[in-house]
Amino acid sequence: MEDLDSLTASLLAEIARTDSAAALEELRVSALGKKGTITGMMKTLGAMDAEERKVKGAAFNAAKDRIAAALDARKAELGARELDARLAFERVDVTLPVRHEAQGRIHPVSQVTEEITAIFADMGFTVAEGPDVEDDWHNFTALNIPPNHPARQMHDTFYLPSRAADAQSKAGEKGETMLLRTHTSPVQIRHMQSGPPPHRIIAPGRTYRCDSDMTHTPMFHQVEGLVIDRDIHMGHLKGCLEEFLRAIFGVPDLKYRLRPSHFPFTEPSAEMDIGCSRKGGVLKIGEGDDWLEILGCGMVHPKVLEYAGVDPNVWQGFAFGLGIDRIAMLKYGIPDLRAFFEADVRWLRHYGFPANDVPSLATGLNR
Ligand code: 2U9
Repeated sequence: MEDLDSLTASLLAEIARTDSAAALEELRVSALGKKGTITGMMKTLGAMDAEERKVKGAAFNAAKDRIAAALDARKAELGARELDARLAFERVDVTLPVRHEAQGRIHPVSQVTEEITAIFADMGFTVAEGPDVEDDWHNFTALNIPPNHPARQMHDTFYLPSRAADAQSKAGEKGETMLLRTHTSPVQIRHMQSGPPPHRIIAPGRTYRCDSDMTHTPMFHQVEGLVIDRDIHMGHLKGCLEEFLRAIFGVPDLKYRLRPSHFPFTEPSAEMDIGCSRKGGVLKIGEGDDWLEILGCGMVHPKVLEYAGVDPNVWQGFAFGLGIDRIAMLKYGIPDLRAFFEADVRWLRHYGFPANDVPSLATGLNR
């Protein structure tokens, strides 16, 4: 029994000293494994008489249980210690300030697109999207721009190379000629085709025209809007766009005018100018004696509604379109349009926006 007591004591001491899960497992095998010291003692029971076996058997089992329990307890202790060490090592201080200088910038076009989206979302509009590569029918024909209409030349369309040769001869046949969309209007056509009215959507996105100078780039950004419902009239259009312009330029008492115009897809059509002043070469928006052209709009032409599968005798609506790049230039005083697309990080650092400065009507749109 003395042997058992001293063996148990030395094993318990060793367990308490053991510092790793692997060493603890080795110790378990050396004591309780098939060839372990305690197992070896258990095997001697067979040679004992009944009385001795009863007494020693109980003692061996008690020792075995104590050692097994000590091994389990130590294993749990080591596991908890390892977890604590890992948690301490992987700790993240969420109270550290954001490192602005280490982050990228949001491009003014992305920022203004978000601003426009936030304003129209507040008026109940949802965002619709469509393909950049369109067919002739969705880009032109459905918008009341028939083959050989001068607007097709005016738009300076990029036709896709494989079909460029027969672009004119096949123009107007549904889906025949592929091109880069010259406006986001085909998005609204597709949206109307996809479900019944009422509709209240904006379609922001890239548009393409073969044009390049100080104020034009071959790719530019537009946002168009469409509202289709019963009894929609020019008053709704005026109120909606007035509210939008006030919000985007942050001018509560905005001076503006609606001027008659012409587009094939709207009738009547108008353009909206806002008041401005250019004193000392500084452009001030919303007041003054000069005018700045901002957007085009009108009541959706009945033929366009028909092309999109909407009954013009039941449903009416208004539409509008504006250039996002131009709004960004005006709002943030950016002089050269071409710099928008040069991917110069110094320019982006100057005119870009911090990534956590996401526009919303709640937090405000302006810097
Ligand atoms: C559908 C019906 C009508 C969208 C409209 C304009 C007027 C317009 C220009 C502004 C500057 C394009 O970027 S720009 O060059 N757009 O003046 N856009 S009405 O009318 C639509 C659109 C879709 C189905």
